[in-house]
Amino acid sequence: MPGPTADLFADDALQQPAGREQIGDESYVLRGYALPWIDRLLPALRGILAQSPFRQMVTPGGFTMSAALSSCGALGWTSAHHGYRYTSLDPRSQQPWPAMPDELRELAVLAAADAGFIDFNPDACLINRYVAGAKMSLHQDKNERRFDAPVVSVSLGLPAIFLFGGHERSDKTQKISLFHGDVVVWGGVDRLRFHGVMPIKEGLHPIMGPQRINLTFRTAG
Ligand code: MD6
Ligand code: FE
Repeated sequence: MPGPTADLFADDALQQPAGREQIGDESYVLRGYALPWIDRLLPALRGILAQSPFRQMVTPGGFTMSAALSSCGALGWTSAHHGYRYTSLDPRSQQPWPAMPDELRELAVLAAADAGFIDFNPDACLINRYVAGAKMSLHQDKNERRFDAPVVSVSLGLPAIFLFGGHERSDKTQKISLFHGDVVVWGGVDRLRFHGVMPIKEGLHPIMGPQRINLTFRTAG
């Protein structure tokens, strides 16, 4: 007769280890996954931003994005009147984007593997900075050349409400709270789902201050 402890060995307990929440067929939130990496991530981030500082981009429709953006890796993401695209040079400096530091790459590769995506080989890391009120409208990540690689997203600083929708802009969205150190991995059948970030609430994070920083790793080229 199964006793009360048998529940611990039920299939769903094994498939949903504490700290890993499934949010789609091939999408997961890994709670606090980046926390042990923070002391290595922050100096690496500072180095990147010294070379390629945050800047606010203008969409092809002429709107200034509220989140400020930088990138590292072989390819960086830019927006301008001609549209969105990946470039190997930072348009601001006309120099290559800062290299992707090993500690950032390793974190992304391990998180991807934990979510079932082995052999993730990111060549781009977008860095978004949100201050209070900044948001990201619903969008699909579709400027990458191919969609067989997942996206790995690392949240730092102030909390955010992440909107995770479907394949049509009008599909209902899940609201998922993301906190400092959380990592979201999605790919496969979920790779092109619409998603966004609600306006960030005012606050002061003990480590990151009055901001949220999000890193998204992709295979773009
Ligand atoms: C953000 N993230 O969390 C914005 N895209 O600040 C994204 O747009 C995103 O988190 C693709 C996959 C994961 C993400
Ligand atoms: Fe996105």
